[in-house]
Amino acid sequence: MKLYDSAGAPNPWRVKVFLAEKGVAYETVACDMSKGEHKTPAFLAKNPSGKIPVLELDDGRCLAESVAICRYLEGVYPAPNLFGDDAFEQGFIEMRNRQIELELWSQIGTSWVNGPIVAKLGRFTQNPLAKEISDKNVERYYGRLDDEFAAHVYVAGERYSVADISLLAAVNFATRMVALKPSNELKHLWRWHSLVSARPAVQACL
Ligand SMILES: N[C@@H](CCC(=O)N[C@@H](CS)C(=O)NCC(=O)O)C(=O)O
Repeated sequence: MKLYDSAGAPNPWRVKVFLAEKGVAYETVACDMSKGEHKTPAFLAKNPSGKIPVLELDDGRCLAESVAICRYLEGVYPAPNLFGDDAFEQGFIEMRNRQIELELWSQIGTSWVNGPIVAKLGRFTQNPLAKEISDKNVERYYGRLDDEFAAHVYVAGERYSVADISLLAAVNFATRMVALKPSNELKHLWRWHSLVSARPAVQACL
């Protein structure tokens, strides 16, 4: 199978860490977003949303959306389990992952598209007020995470899951590309960050 990827892109990175956790071999196809390779008719036939990652199976079928791809991989390669064992754990991990995506990733995304790197591309109308608000929302969310990590080891309680991969990708992208590094005072958040960053699968994707 092939993964359509682009260096530094945080969503494909989530899938790469997931694949590394599963120990699955795959081929990478570099997609140059600066040249619009993700918007060509050939690419849109693979993912009409024109976004990466896309996982293309050997029979040509394609999946987009990072978590949908990871769910597929979990089904085909069940070990190690990253989406939960029993029904409650599956629901809980899904809940935590959705909160990270809907409440944190969305705000980092708003700060990113209204920030200096995207502004230079000149493709989007900039909204500084939206960025000011989303920056504050990200910082507030980091504070919430710090409180949660004071009580729990991982995003979804006491076990590592896909939700940790989603959060790690978000924090690393926000730190490196959006100037939204969590404050050094957030000790519990940084304790979690060190713990998950040390995983061999994460190290292999850095
Ligand atoms: N919800 C999607 C988001 C995918 C996404 O936004 N990918 C970015 C790269 S990290 C992209 O392709 N951006 C180009 C664009 O939106 O045109 C997922 O989880 O995979």
